Amino acid sequence: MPAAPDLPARPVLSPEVAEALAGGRPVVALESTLLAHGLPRPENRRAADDVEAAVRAGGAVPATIAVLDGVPHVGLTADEVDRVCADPELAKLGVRDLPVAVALGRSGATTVSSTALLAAAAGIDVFATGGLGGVHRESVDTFDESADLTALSRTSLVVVCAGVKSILDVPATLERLESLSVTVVGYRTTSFPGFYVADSGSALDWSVADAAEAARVFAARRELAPGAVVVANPLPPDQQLDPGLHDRVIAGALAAAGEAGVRGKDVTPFVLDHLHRASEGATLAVNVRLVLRNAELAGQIAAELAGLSH
Ligand code: PSU
Ligand code: MN
Repeated sequence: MPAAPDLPARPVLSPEVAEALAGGRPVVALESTLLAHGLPRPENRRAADDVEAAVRAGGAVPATIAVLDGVPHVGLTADEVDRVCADPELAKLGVRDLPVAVALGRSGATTVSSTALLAAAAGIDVFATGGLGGVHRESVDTFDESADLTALSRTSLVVVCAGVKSILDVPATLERLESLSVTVVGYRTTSFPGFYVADSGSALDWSVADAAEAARVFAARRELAPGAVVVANPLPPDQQLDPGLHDRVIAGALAAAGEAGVRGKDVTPFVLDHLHRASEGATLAVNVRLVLRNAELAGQIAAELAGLSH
């Protein structure tokens, strides 16, 4: 964040994260919106620990990011993770919301856009999440397009994800990522993953074979231009949600959101909750699984990047 050191907007690093960054050791940023608004309580609390463990298994230190009482935190204590996972009123903070939360001393979970900004400000190069925000299916009428896309166009870091949220218009989102010059590579695939399912049906031009190649792509991007490298990591087909069930529950969830008149940033939490219920927990299990896989791969990429600069 382009803030003077004495401004409160400057993120506070946990001791472990600060030490790792000072020593040039690998760190992976994690967002808190997927915990607070994307997963149901109490399963989200367990997932928070499991995702941090997956980053460690990949060889890096986890740094979960949230704003607490106006202070952006990079790396949370167990008590702080409890707060993020337990509070049903916690705000959802994109980049536009950060200054208000900081100035007024509010708390909130950070989305991909604000997590990326705070991670990069802290000097973290790699970020793991589930699915990116993007272009919504009725965006021609609603103009609903996630701020994740523009944030990634100007923030230098690697984002490991399983594609974009399944309720979006995937081809339109890929077009916008191209317009915004965000680098997108598939991890061992040229099929863009479909979040709960391995293949969204959209193709990618590029793939990387391993974490070392992903790290080299980011090192080159950083030299050439600001902006993110998205590493799209599909679930293996034998771990994906049954595609028939997938199509059915998504159609039902979108219809329910329309009937309930849900709009804007409330759409994702509403739809995810509906999906978890309609699939009797199947989408939840797959959602957690893909986040864990992304966290571990992000740990490996961060470790490779740390090796490049030594
Ligand atoms: N994808 C998910 N679950 C989520 C999100 C994405 O499967 O909870 C969150 C991420 O934090 C992402 C945000 O940055 O939704 C995008 O929200 P919006 O579309 O309102 O910009
Ligand atoms: Mn939106």
